[in-house]
Amino acid sequence: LTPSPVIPKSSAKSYACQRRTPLKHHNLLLTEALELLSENAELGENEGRSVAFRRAAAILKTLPQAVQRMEDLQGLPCLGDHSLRVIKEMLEYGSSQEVESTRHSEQYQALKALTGIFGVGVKTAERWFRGGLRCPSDVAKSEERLNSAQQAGVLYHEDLSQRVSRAEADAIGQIVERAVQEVLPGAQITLTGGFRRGKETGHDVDFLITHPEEGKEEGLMPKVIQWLETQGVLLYQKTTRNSYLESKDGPSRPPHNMDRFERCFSIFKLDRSTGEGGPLAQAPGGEVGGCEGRAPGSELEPQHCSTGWKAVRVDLVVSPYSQFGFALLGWTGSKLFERELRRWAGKEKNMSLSSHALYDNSQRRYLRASTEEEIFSHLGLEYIPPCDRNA
Ligand code: DCP
Ligand code: MG
Repeated sequence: LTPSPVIPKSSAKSYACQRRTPLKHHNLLLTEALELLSENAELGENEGRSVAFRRAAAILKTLPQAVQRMEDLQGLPCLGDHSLRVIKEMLEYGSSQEVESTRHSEQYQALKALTGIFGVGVKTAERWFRGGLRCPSDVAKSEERLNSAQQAGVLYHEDLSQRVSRAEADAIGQIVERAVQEVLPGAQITLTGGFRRGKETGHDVDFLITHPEEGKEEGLMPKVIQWLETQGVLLYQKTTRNSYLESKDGPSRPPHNMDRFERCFSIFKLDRSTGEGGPLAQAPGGEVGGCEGRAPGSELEPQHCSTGWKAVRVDLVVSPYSQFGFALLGWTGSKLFERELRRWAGKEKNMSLSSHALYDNSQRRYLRASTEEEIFSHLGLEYIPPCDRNA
């Protein structure tokens, strides 16, 4: 097949990390349809199918114009029979029966609503679905035992289901900056995740924290959390050793200093009027919003009283300076872009990439890098800036 003239050379590359994928593109109807099928497959724990649909959607995002005919797709990789069938139907009829019946199915809607609760994964959502639960308020009314993350998820669901704006992300950035400077002057924070890729809203706010003097970052997370807690900024937090490497497509050889790497899943209390966090702007111990005293778990009715403040999901990651480039690349996303980088590294370069390090399995050594540019270069890839990693 000869590539159609409208297809740019880079769109013919089969790994998302070889291509530029901007945020705004020309095929939203098609990509939303394919991503819905991807999401449905993920909710049904069919990972292979989910990734196939996501890759198909991603390739359409790289095209310089809207697809109008099937011939426009000639020469494009990543489009399997099933995706092509869906696209064809949409081009002909304006919609796809499979997509619409999935969109309206009780199972898809319920699993999406239930996994939309912070702390609830696919397995739990499925069990609850089989037990007759359909939405967060069913969960709140049920007798289900919830862990502390899920309790917070139900309690703050209304706020957490709203998108976080860039202005809110910046306001949270100021609070985190202040916390970090209080406990470790000279430490640096970087906004990562979707906001670093140029997104205007997100489901959470992601930060990476480091210090230019290697080792200084050790023990930083508990101190930051403690400071935030004394300021009344945190509605929920759980700190873990970063489990990034334990994901099944993580590299086979974790670096030995990975124990220092830490991640905190949290929920911030962001003041709506000032953009400041919680009672920070108030007198110490002051109360905002009139909702104090609602101990998480004491009464699991979803709360609607947070008029003075908004609950916002915030992820904090601490990285040693020597791993900063890898951490920055690993936490900027998108998820598909990350997955494709690791697949490229493994399949094409015999290397293992993580958010800590890059290991060359042929040379049996780690490849050092302090910037994202150097990592792309080690991988034999053209540098793709964050705004073009929206695969
Ligand atoms: N990440 C990853 N694999 C995971 C978790 C995270 O590769 N299992 C990386 C890629 C993500 C980034 O971390 O882009 C942040 O995770 P989010 O879930 O917050 O994703 P985004 O920030 O991209 O999306 P949103 O804007 O919805 O927050
Ligand atoms: Mg995010």
